[in-house]
Amino acid sequence: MNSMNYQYDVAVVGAGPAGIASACSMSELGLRVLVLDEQARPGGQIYRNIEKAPESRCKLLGSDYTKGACLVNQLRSADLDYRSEAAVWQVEPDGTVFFSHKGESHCVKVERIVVATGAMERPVPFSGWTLPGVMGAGAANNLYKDSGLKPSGKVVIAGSGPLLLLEACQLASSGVEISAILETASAYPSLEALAQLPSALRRADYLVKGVKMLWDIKRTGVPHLKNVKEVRAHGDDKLSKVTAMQNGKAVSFDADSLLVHFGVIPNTAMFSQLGCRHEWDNVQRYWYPVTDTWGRTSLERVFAAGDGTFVHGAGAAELKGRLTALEVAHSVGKLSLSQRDEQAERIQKKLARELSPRPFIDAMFAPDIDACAFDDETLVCRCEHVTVVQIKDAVRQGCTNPNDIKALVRSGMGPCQGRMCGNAIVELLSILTSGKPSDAERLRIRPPLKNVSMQEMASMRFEGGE
Ligand SMILES: Cc1cc2nc3c(=O)[nH]c(=O)nc-3n(C[C@H](O)[C@@H](O)[C@H](O)COP(=O)(O)OP(=O)(O)OC[C@H]3O[C@@H](n4cnc5c(N)ncnc54)[C@H](O)[C@@H]3O)c2cc1C
Repeated sequence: MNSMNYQYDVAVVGAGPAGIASACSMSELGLRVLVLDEQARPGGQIYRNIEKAPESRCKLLGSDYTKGACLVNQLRSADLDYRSEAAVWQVEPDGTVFFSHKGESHCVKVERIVVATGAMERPVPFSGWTLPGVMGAGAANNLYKDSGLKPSGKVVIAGSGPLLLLEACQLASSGVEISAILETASAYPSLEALAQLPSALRRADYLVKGVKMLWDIKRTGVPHLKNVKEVRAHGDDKLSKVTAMQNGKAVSFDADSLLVHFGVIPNTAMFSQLGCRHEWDNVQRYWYPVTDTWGRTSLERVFAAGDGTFVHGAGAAELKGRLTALEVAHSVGKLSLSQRDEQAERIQKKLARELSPRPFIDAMFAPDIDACAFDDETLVCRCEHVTVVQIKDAVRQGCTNPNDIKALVRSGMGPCQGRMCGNAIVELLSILTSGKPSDAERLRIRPPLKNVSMQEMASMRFEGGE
């Protein structure tokens, strides 16, 4: 195969910190780069809408948000082809990429693919989670970044993780009435977390940021309950109340909005559809695609970068993107091994420093299986309306993995292709069968990854190629 036959050497899927850094570096190294992202503007989750957000919004979101403008400017001025509103719905190991752009489907063939599709909030089914008024805290944050929308009425925030605290601080300073913060993490660091503290001190600024967020929340006077379990949402046709248990005592809050957050997990849909090898992480309890330190996956032409490989935050995502770029350039003969290693040295040092607090953060906010309460009627698969009791029945009938359950009750067969229920089914299975998630077969993901009409497919445009 000769790359001269192709219009692009490499396609990067995702224009978040990882995708942008990787694309700009590859373009500087002389590769012809196509960047595809389904969002209207570049920036990914953290720097979402940075180009259009008004000053007042930027002020509230702070420098962790506004510093993204520099990265986005790099993308805009780089010598590459960036297409927004381009949703990639199928990728093949041979380098064929199918995407939908402004109502038209396109097919392009490239030498290398960099998947930088980032992370998503961990979907956790619990009693009442489908009621209007219940949504992800990160999703609420996205609404604010995109259009300045804020939840109205009485707001309860529940779950755990740094993003939960960040969202609570930002909402409080924007004048939202928060009734309570129900944190499912314990008030004190676990022994596992304390063991990781010395390494975390290399990035003491992160720890200081965390303590400052806790202090800011305390100053608001909002009840901040720790060690909360069994969160439930109640209401007839919309949310009216949130209940939970704290240290064996029932607590209850009237609520118009419940913002939940149970951490962030890699968005593995594209890696799964491609057939990349995955492993299960027992601390963060998620599947992640196996990569080496250069972002090489188990497939020769497919590379990965950013939080989609393992959740390490935006700073690490950008550095991982730059390392992947060097390896891609080396793999197509644009850099020798020694040039790659020389250019990587500084980035690797920065990345090691950036990663130093992660084991502490991961242990502090390790997911807790008792955080939420569910009943037999709780919906697990929202697309196909599959409830907990249906999953239990399937297991009783002998299903031992998510694909058998899918064949029997259709969970994971809807338009989201198991994005919302995949992890939850793995957790349910491990409860019901006392098995280890790492032993279970993973849910198979089928194209299209995004909704695409038959008409669009039929009028597919083939770009460049042999
Ligand atoms: C909802 C949410 C909000 C977050 N907010 C913050 C925050 O405020 N502060 C913070 O520090 N961290 C935040 N994070 C964590 C965050 O993900 C960062 O660590 C960082 O953005 C990761 O960078 P990335 O480049 O790996 O991925 P991302 O920034 O997630 O970028 C991935 C990009 O891939 C695109 N994409 C995905 N699938 C496709 C597809 N099939 N076709 C085309 N494009 C696709 C997405 O549109 C996205 O732009 C948030 C995470 C989530 C899930």
